[in-house]
Amino acid sequence: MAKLNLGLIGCGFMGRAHTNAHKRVADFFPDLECRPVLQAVCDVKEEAARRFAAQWGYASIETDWRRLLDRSDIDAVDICVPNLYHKEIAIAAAERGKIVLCEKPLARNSAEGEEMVAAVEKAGVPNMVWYNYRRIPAVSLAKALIDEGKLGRQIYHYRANFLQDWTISPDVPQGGDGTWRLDVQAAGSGVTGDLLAHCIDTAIWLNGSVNDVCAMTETFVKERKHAVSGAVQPVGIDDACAFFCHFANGSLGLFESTRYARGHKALYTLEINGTDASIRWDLHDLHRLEYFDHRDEGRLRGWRSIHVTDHGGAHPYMDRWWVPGLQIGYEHSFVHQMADFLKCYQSGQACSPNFREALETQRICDAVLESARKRGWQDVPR
Ligand code: SOE
Repeated sequence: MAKLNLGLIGCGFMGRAHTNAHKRVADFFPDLECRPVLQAVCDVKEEAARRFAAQWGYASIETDWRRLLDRSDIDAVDICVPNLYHKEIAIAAAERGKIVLCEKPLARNSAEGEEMVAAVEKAGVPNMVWYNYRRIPAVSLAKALIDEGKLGRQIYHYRANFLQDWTISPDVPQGGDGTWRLDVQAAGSGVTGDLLAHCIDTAIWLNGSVNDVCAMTETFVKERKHAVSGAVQPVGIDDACAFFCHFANGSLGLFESTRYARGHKALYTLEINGTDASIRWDLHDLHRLEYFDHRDEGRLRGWRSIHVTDHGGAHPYMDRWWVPGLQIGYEHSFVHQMADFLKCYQSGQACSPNFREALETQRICDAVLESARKRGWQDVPR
């Protein structure tokens, strides 16, 4: 089996999620021609890199991502550092001819994203952004049902929420390792770029492009201490955001995200209503797809709860795992994404979402923030 030598940059939560995928993918997708090899992990903190390498099995460490990119034994880099660094690393990697995998969102804003798209396209290197929720089997099944036209002649509504509650306390700092997402400099935006970006990526994949948006945002805690400097500074991110939109297919979208929904840790839900049928999915019950079909015989009509664990091609990806009825989880979505990437790579195809596709999400995020700032409708540039 050919090898794909990987260099991981950043060893936080996403570094672990991606590494788990790199380690497991060839075992569960043995038909792949190419196996990722954990060649090097890079982190500015040498001790953290060393610990991560020992725990997860990376062969070497680097503390400067430029040195990692200069290494001839690295084929692909996987960027798992705060959004602030995505652009610089991705462009430098593309210029050195490396394959570039990048954690979502693509960048802090679409201007940065455009430069990244230009760089990977100019270099002609394979690229992908980790919008992992597409590869949860129940969500992939929703995509198949929608593409087959099961929902009917027209889609009327698309609804999504992503709710959390981890930043309610004013004592949570901004900046630093675990809390850089609260620092606008590092993240670019708050829930819009972090959580709504997931909802938007899934939405445009399932339901097509968005024409325009009308949004509101709120920053509930106005000042926070910076985790590194200790200085109390204004908070520049959106703590909560809700928006309406028109999809190009004529349907109406309604999206909400917050880190202030007490009791919700990561509640991602979506619902789509078409002429004949509706679909509903909930991350907390991620192996189930709810389906209602008005064409069913009246006596039996109702919401079906499909346990998406079947084999024989009925349910995406599930043949690769255990036996029907046994579930998989969050981490498997990353394994599936890596398997799809490797499949595309070996056949010379782009793997979705690539940088260009992820730029569409970025443009919608920018339009959402601009709409909230202007307090009015905003077109999404194409
Ligand atoms: C934020 O808390 C976060 O970890 C996001 O950054 C991830 O992308 C999301 O999948 C879960 O929540």
